[in-house]
Amino acid sequence: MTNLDLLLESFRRNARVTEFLLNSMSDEDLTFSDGKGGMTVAHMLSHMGTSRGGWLADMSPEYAASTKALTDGKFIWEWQTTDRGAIKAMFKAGDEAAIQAVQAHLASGQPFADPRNMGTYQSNPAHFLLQNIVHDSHHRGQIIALLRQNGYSTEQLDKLEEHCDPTRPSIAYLPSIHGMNSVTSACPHGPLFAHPMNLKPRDFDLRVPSAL
Ligand code: NI
Repeated sequence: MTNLDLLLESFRRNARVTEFLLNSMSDEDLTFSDGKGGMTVAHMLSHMGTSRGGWLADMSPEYAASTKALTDGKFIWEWQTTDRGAIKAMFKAGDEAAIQAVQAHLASGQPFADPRNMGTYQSNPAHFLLQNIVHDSHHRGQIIALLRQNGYSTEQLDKLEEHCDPTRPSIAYLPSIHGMNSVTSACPHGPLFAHPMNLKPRDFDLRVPSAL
């Protein structure tokens, strides 16, 4: 497997979904937490942004420089901010560094360094991009849960989910990418139906039907 195009495109769509989510939230939303010691929304976004440079610092240190330069001298994994401009800058620098590092290691045939014996994508450096998509998705889900816990309505959550669909033209810029029919459907759960994840417990029935 050597053609990176689809993975790179998926990685960039993933970035646009995160940016859409960040742009959709108010400054107050960024302060939400679970009240039990978990990360705030802003801390979680900071952590997502630094995860690129954090791993690159071990795996391919020369590509971590652009993200480390944004931390004001802090250890990159400890960096966090409530400044959404700074969060966006960290994502942008991290995404570019990740792409460049993966392309360089694929071109040279050198695997990523693995100084802590963590199994850093030894089968293919491109899996680092996949891992970031998975990691971002995990934390976006946690952010949605925090928004719900802190008062977002079902309608607000459905709207967010609808517009976070990575195949929507607003996220994917389909006309220029595919040069074909750009009409795409939103998530099949919305906007007509509330997504099961967003419903209050009383809104749906978890009992096993007696017929089964
Ligand atoms: Ni994480």
